[in-house]
This record gives sequence, structure tokens and C-alpha cells, in this order.
Amino acid sequence: MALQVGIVGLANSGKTTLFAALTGTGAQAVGKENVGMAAIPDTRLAQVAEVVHAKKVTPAAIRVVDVPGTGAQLLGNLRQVDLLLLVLDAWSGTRDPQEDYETVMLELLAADREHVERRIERASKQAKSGDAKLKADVENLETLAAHLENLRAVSELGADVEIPPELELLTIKPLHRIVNGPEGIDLKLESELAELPEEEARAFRDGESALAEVVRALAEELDLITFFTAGEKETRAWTLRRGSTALEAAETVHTDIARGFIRAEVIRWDDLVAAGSHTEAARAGKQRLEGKTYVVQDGDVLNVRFNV
Ligand SMILES: Nc1nc2c(ncn2[C@@H]2O[C@H](COP(=O)(O)OP(=O)(O)OP(=O)(O)O)[C@@H](O)[C@H]2O)c(=O)[nH]1
Ligand SMILES: [Mg+2]
Repeated sequence: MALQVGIVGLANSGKTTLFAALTGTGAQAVGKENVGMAAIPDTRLAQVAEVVHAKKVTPAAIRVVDVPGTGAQLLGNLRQVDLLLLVLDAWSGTRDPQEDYETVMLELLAADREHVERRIERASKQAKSGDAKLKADVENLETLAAHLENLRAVSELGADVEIPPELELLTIKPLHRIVNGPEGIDLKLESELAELPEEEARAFRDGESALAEVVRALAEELDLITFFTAGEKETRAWTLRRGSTALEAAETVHTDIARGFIRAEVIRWDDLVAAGSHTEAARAGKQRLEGKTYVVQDGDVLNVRFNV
């Protein structure tokens, strides 16, 4: 499952505009949820692809979810995301971004409170059986709800309150702000440029999209590393949580490859580029054979030998 980012913000702040800019999908219907993939820009990928004369080059991607509002129910659709992107209107001249930030934080808190209360209702029914563990769970949830009732951030909670991870509270997710306007990122412009071919867009802004930096920052915040598979048919970048093994990398690529995993041939991307080919890199002693438990490093080029 790809990592997911959820877009939040007040009405008309530019959420869907950001979604279009990130996914390069152009204008979206208003008032509905949008789901798409945002490529993670990585300059190493093109260099690796060139070495193997790849016919197809595929960047790594993050899943992006855009909900059309801030009500508790809509925000509930963001419970599964790993990180929130908060859009603040600094373009219309009619809003105060700091004030809007605080408003959205309160909306998130209110959505969490409602969510915990519903959980309490369900849990207290089950606790009627007299099970001590269930009763303790309910008490814990009630303390949490009382805290949220006072509109206090979950981060201020003492160690005596447990936050069950399956609650997927919005207010404990990492949050990244985007100021939509001249002092931040011009999302409207970026959404229009996202529809142009990459070179044209680059020429227009004289460089990379400001969003590229944002996406890379997100990947870092999510503690992702990138590895590559370098084939002539397709060369591709993939993300993994830092600390993942070669077997987990194989699973990301294909479950069959993981099932039949024998060994992984590993070359650092820059060693491959410097050598000019897999054969030359191997000859120079830059290729290693690793087993299932090898911890994949950022920039590794992996070729998994497998048998099914
Ligand atoms: N000029 C300008 N207009 C913008 C900018 N960002 C968004 N807009 C416009 O503002 C309107 C609303 O933008 P959306 O991206 O749909 O806003 P939203 O946050 O998705 O709105 P809801 O889904 O209704 O909550 C659209 O007409 C956009 O074209 C910007 O940076 N500059
Ligand atoms: Mg929208």
C-alpha cells in the first residue's frame, strides 16, 4: 500500500488546486473527493534510466486524497492517511492564514472528539459484559474525550492516557502547511504548469516546481527512502520506510518476487552511473549480493534474483 497524504483546508483555500498540481490531472469536479498519485521528483532516476537505456521511466509516487470541506464526516475520510497537507489561503487577500490555520486545527480536534465519542458508545455496550479490560478501555477513552472536549491538542496529553493507534486520530498525524499565495506557493500557477510537458514547465519557471521541494519534504517526514529497479523495459523508483529489508523491497515490487526471493544484487545508484553499466560495475567490485534481511539503503539499485 502506497503512503497516503490527505489535503485539508477551509473552503476555497485551494485544496483541489493543490491536488491538481500534485497529480498533474488538471481541473477536477467540485464538491467530490479526489484520489490520485503524486510523483516524487528524483533527479537520480533519469541518470539510472540512461545507463540501462530504459524504454519506460516510472517515478515513485504518494497517494493523495482531497476532501471537499472540513466537516467531521469528510475529515473522517482522512483517518487512513499518513500525513496531512494543510492549505492556507494567502492569495485572495480576504483571509488571515494564521487565523485560518487555527480554525482548521479546531475542526480537526472537533472531528476527533466526535470520533472518540462514537467509539465510547460502541465500547461501553461491549463493556456491559463486565470484562475489566473493556471497562478500562472505556475509561481511557473517556479521559481522552474530556481532553478533546476542552479543545486541547492531543499532544498535550499526559502519559496516563493511552491513544489507541486504531483510532487514527487526525490531530496526531504529522501536518505540513502550504501557504497558497505570493509569499508561499502559487498553486493556481502550479496546477496550470502541471498540465504542460515537464520541459516547458521548467522553462517557464526557470527550474523545478516549488511543489517538488514540498513532496520531497513529505517523503522525508514520512521517513521514506528510495530504491531503484533498473531494467531496459522499465526503470523505476520505489519508496520504502527507512529500515526496511530487501525482502520488503521485493514485496513492494511484486509479491511473486518476494515469495521466490533468492538473493538481491545491490549497487549504489552513483556507482552504477559512474561505471556506465551493470557489467562494468560488477567488474569494478561495486555489486554486492545480499540476503532477505539486508537493510535497504537510500539510492540502492536492486535486482532480485527469484524463482517461482
Ligand atoms: N488567483 C488564484 N486563484 C486560486 C488560487 N488557488 C485557488 N484559486 C481559485 O479558488 C477557487 C477555489 O479553489 P479550489 O482549489 O477549488 O478550493 P478548495 O479548497 O478545493 O475548495 P472546496 O473544495 O470547495 O473546499 C478556484 O476557482 C481556484 O481557481 C491561487 O493561488 N490564485
Ligand atoms: Mg475542493
